[in-house]
Amino acid sequence: MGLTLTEKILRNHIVEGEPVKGSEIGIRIDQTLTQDATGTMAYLEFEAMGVPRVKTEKSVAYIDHNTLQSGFENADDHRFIGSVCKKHGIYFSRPGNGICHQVHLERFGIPGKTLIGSDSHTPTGGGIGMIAIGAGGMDVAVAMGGGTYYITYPKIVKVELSGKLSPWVAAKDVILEVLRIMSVKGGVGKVIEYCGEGVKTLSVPERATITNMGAELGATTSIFPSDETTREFLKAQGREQDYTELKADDDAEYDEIIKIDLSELEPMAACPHSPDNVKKISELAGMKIDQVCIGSCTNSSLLDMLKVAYILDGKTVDPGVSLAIAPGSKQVLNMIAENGALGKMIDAGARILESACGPCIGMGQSPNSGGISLRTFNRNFEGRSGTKDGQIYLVSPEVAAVSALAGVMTDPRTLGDMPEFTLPEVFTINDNMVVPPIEADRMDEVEVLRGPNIKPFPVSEPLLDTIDAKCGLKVGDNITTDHIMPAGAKILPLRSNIPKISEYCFAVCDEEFPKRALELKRSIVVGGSNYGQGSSREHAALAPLYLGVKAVLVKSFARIHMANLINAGIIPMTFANEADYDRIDQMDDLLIENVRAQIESSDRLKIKDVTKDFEFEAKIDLSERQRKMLLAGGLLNYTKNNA
Ligand code: MIC
Ligand code: SF4
Repeated sequence: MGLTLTEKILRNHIVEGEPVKGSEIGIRIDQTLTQDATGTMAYLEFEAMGVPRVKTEKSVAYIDHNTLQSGFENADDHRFIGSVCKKHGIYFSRPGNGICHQVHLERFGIPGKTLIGSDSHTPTGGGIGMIAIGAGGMDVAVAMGGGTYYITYPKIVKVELSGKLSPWVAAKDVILEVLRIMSVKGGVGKVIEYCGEGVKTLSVPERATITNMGAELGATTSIFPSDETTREFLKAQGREQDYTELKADDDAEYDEIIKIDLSELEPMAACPHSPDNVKKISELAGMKIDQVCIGSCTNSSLLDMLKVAYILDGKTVDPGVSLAIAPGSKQVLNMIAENGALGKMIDAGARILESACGPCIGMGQSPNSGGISLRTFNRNFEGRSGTKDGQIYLVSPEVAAVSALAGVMTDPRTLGDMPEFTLPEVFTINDNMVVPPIEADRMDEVEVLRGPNIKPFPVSEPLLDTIDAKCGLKVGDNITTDHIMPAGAKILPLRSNIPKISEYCFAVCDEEFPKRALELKRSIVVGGSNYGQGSSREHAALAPLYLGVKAVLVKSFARIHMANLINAGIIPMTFANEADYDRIDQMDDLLIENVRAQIESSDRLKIKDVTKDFEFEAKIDLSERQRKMLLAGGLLNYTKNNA
């Protein structure tokens, strides 16, 4: 039996475990990336491990999230990251150079390699045939130190593409269709592999849009084959030597097959407040809009910008709409400046933003109260834009641009004929904003610069033998890490200060939670299904740890967040019988006895609801390694014990 592309790359990198679906494997990591909002913590953790130089083939630190410097905090973090990188062997992409995933795809990604990044959209690299996975900062720190990265050997979903996209239908519509079919939890434990004749019709940036937003499926990652199109892209980036042809065997077997005829797709939107709440633009057309934002790691490539400029050319943005555009990288911005596309955008009235995440993470450009905002981004979780009642629709750049002109949601197919948009044979290449590290024998010359906002991170105690704690918070289904640890311009500067950022933990659900949790000293959070979906931010585990959360009991978990909880030493438990969820109320007293022995020897934990006087069971679906990690009180303690 032949192998899928995913299996081929994974088998090339396995260092522990067997390639058996559902079991834990350890893989060797070739490349890592970090961004600044998770990076400070990741590099503090790396320093704590005491490894002098990174052991990966290439590690890159990007500054792209916290670029609004409304106080000293972000600038201090940037300086800290820059100095750590220089000392320890990491390439440093300076602010202004662009969004991590866009730049990594352009300049560093290599087909067939493994990449982990402290950002959930790291799967963008799957657009050129990498196994690129989002992870918590601590996992990235371990990988930088040469340590193994662990995942569940995934099920593999084949998405077979046929046909060709119709004019004005975009790659965004392909991933929105996959989200409509699979939902935001449909990808958990799976890798999405794109195959079929339709693949050839998609350029690398289009493939990257699709793999990027595969994060919203909850998937481990998504991947396209590496083919002639990949070779041409890498050649145009002056990196033809990085190309290898990679594809699945013809007789590869898949766990699930989804067929999509590209020619049948229409422009679509993910409606508030979930990326899988997908409707056709034809159903939404005519809805008045207040704002349009174009950019983010999903849709900020040169190709996207060329399409937008073409649509805006010679027109004016509707008086009722604010249009903001953030080209994804310095390369993209430079090229649209050179070829006149930027001028067309400016002429039409677009507000040009720096090449960074910006509005996607609530760093400015929050919409007006109740405002309807069309965004080419990947997440539309409630409150994420910075406006609590903002209504965010996720759309393609084509829909965004044409709607910005019309003032209402508009189907871009009304534009009529579409010219052919092609990528250049040669991109404008200038890596002058990537600072290489100092030579290993001179690392002592570099002083690491720490600002006053950088506080030590909390480390868990070894696991208690009895947990008697109240249910400090009860929440529902699909809780995102944006609920658990909100981002935005006000809170993001606190990413290197866990005590301070913890004051906002669960602010979207219950502003009183941090105070209550500290008063309770120990607590358990109870939640529904797909708990912790979205971002990779380990702050969504470190803040609860700081606030005394000992365990999280839910119907099901999202992958990265569950790993982050274990790394932090918080027990992730799922209801053995989901009906028990309804029997527990916030502030019930919960008792788990002999926790250590139960975790060592069983897949179940017996829990007593003392308030209501009933017993029930929770599942703990953990590998041996994860059990040991919990007993030790998290990954750092575990690593120290083993060293
Ligand atoms: C996001 O898109 O939610 C972020 C901000 O990029 C996060 C990382 C973070 O919270 O710093 C992610 O996707 O992992
Ligand atoms: Fe940045 Fe948004 Fe991409 Fe996250 S999803 S990396 S915030 S652009």
